[in-house]
Amino acid sequence: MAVSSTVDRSDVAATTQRMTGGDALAEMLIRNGVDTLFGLPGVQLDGFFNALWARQEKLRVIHTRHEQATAYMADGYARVSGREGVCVVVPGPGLLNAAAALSTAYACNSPVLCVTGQIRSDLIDHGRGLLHEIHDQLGMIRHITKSAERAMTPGEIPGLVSKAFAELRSGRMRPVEIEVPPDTLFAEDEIALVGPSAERVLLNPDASRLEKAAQHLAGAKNPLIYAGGGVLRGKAWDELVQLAELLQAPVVMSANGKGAISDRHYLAMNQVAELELRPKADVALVVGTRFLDNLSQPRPMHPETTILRIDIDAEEIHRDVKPAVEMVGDAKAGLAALIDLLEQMVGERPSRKAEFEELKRHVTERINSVMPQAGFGQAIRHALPDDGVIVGEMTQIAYWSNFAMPIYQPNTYITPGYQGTLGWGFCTSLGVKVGKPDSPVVSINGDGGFGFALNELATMAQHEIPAIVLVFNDSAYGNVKRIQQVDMGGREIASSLRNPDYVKLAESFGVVGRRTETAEGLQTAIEESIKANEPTLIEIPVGQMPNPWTTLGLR
Ligand SMILES: Cc1ncc(C[n+]2csc(CCOP(=O)(O)OP(=O)(O)O)c2C)c(N)n1
Ligand SMILES: [Mg+2]
Repeated sequence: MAVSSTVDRSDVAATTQRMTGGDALAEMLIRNGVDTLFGLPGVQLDGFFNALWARQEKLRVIHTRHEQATAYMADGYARVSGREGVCVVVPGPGLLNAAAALSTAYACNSPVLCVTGQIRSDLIDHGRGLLHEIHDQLGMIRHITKSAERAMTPGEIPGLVSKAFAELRSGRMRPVEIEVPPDTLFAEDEIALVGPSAERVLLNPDASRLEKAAQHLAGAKNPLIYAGGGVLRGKAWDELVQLAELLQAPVVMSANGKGAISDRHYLAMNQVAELELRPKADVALVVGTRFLDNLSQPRPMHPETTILRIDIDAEEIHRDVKPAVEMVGDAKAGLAALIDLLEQMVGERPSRKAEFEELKRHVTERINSVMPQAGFGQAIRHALPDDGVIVGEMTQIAYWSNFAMPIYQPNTYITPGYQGTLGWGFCTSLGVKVGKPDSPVVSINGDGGFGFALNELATMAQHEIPAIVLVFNDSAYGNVKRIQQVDMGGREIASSLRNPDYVKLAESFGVVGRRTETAEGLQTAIEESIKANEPTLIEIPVGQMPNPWTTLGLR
């Protein structure tokens, strides 16, 4: 197959050149700033991988052992790099394998582009049973993406890619799928490439609503701010701190919003402190969060509390409760506008530092009494520098971390959001490390969740990705087992696990294996692993742990 290598990236004007569909696809990704993608090849993608082969200098391809990892890695990459994450999978089973990851990216508003193969263009949806055929692939994937479109000719590919990036860079960020049949990837034509899609343009909330919200905030005695993942996705952390200081308003962060304001700040609050702050709040400013409680119920606010909301999604903003003021727009634009207005309206307020530091002190004491979770959690935190990234999972230490782990910088605590996707953590942490190679990355896994993806130890070794993978081994789907014991009258079923020797397992893949049983041992092992900077697995054998939510009155 002849591969065109005549396209120059510096030439971003629309020029017509003869090339294959695969070339056009690769060139359009490069023009949109993509230099790394996560993929797993197959016959329907040969025309594309052929084009990638010719562009290895410009576009790094990281291949995995299962499609779930391509999309999880793209998600992790996107969350820390501030760029789009791109994965490439074959149609049918390949895309279905990636679907749990795409649904997680959807839940977490992560800009992931999934490039998918198709069957031959003339037989799509004929039901003949071609390799990897599924009926209405676009319709299937549209349920868990922001948009999904197909190009049927090489000439349609530049427009397809441009539109995909325009979606990824506007409104609420969510994954986007594009697909191209194999004959289209191989077909040659005179193709007009186009320049990159525009960077995000901030959407300003309506001025009169901002004015109204500012008046509520200026008159509030006990303003409270709720910040979610939207503050991080919208890069609005500086404005958040400025507004919070101006109002002397504490900021409660959701698990997805952790890092929006440093936990070292006296105004940074977790979900346990929220229980004490909520009843006293006269005005609550809710920014970029679904605003649900720990049971995914509408947060039970005091009826007298005036609720003001900023959200990029006009549907989200009044899903459960109608706020007094709805401000649809970017968090950054909304917060900046409120600062401008409030600087005129409120003078210097007396600092509430002492009051809030006292609250934080006793809350921290309570959450640190949840053992052994707090001991291990603190060991991880102490071993990591402020820019180190912690990737949680559905496991005991991560449940504790979701509300209790101190986080000091934006985008350094990564969660699977409301999907609660077991198997997400290890793969995602590999993408995080690729996206932020100069910071240590620690992935917190249980033995159950890690088992979903342990084949990716091969990816970690082959692509030399020096993440640090913790496996807390209680020989159980521990959370399930505890529920069966405590709430189901001891009817234990399908929750015990017989596991491999994790140290030997890691070593057999060419990954460093360590084992430690104590919090002190874990801190030392992480510190040594950061110094060594090698792909590393640390097994921590543990026993059953207490329920952190009931212990703290969160559920
Ligand atoms: C994809 C998926 N399948 C099943 C579950 C249900 N689930 C939630 S927690 C859990 C057990 C997790 O076990 P492990 O990873 O070992 O963590 P532990 O609770 O033992 O710390 C299961 C099966 C899930 N969250 N996601
Ligand atoms: Mg377990």
